[in-house]
Amino acid sequence: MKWKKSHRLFKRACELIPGGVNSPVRAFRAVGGKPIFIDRAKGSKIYDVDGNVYIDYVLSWGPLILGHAHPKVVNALKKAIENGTSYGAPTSLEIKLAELVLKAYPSMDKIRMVNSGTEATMSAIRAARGFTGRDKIIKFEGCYHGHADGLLVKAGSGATTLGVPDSPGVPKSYARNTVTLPFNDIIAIKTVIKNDWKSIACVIIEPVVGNIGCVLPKSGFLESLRKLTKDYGIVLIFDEVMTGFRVSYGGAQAHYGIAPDMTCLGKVIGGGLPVGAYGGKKEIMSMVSPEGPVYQAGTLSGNPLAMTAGIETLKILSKANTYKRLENIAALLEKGLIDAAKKAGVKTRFYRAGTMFCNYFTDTDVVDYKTAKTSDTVKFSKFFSGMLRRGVNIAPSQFEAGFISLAHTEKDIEKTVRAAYRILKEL
Ligand code: KE4
Repeated sequence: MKWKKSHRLFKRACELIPGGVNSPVRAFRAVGGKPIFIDRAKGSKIYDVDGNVYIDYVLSWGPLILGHAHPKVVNALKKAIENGTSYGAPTSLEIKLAELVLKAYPSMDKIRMVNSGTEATMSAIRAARGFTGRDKIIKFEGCYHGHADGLLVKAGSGATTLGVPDSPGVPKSYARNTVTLPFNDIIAIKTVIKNDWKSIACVIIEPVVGNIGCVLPKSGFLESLRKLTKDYGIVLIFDEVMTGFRVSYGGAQAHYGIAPDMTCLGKVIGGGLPVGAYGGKKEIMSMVSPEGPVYQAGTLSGNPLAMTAGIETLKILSKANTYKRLENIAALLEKGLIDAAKKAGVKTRFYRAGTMFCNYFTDTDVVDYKTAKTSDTVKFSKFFSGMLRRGVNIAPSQFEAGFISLAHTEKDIEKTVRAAYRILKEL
């Protein structure tokens, strides 16, 4: 693989943009080397500026569940753009996307479109605080809910990867209202809530944690959390920015049968364009401006292009057998990678929820932030580099999830597993 053009572009980018990237994890800091610059993408493949092609399991960190440049999405966007890009006024497209999402997430009565997952979670928390009149929030170690100040406390994703779970620039006063507990530890959360429920507005959780890799809830954990928060009038927010329409069409809440008070979405519902959303019970959402006093706004919220991409994506996802096909491909990859590691004699733990997954280089069951960190990141880096050289693009960090799309084929999986085995046996 030659990466001359990528390296030249990266050098120039570093003169203009912090770390040469517009989002930290893209800089390959966790795996060493320099990032590849992408020229285009189609289906399950991405093509870099040096003409190399890769099977893509990053899929823009989740949104491209149909695969890149799906013809129906591209054609719909081509038509939509002829009508302009944004009006700053309501359109019927926002109603259409809201209807599709609310039908798939019956726990929500109303929904507000925003432009990112960060906006969705920070706004949901503000609405929960406005609704309860309480200030504190509970989050879980390793969960990442975007980069709003009060949430960068033992955050996952880039914050974990960069080993700076508590970011500078966040005033102590903000962090003081954020309680961070271990994921899957119901005793810890019971203790905190019993002692301090009068000041706790909400619990925000990734029902499947996609920002320390892929960590599944222990059986009964989400159910206990639901009961506890209901008993104490605490708003339960499911951050399904990553799990939404990915763990199943109805997200993790449908998969595990839990109805949160609020849900945050993003990624898939924008079909690759910037969309986030938050919603919930009408008594909470009626607090949101202009219906209620909790202020939240956005210049490009609900813009017609992003709505169009989201609508087309969900229309295709809602077709019968879509998730059966996604499940078959994902299960094929899971089996292949587990067998390859076993054959190569490398200790790994593979976890998957629908079409999001993670392969940890550890011999410890991964159930939370602490156990995820037992993974051998040096081995992971070698695995990452070997896969990239063999034309397979996985997340450039052990603490990120991988994703499958409708465009991935059995042939892609075979090539991926063959490459993985070759690298694993050299580790
Ligand atoms: P954005 O603001 O990046 O759209 O969404 C923030 C967010 C919120 N909640 C969850 C569960 C998320 O996974 C994210 C963002 N995910 C990361 C990937 N781990 C985005 C990739 C990046 O930061 O570049």
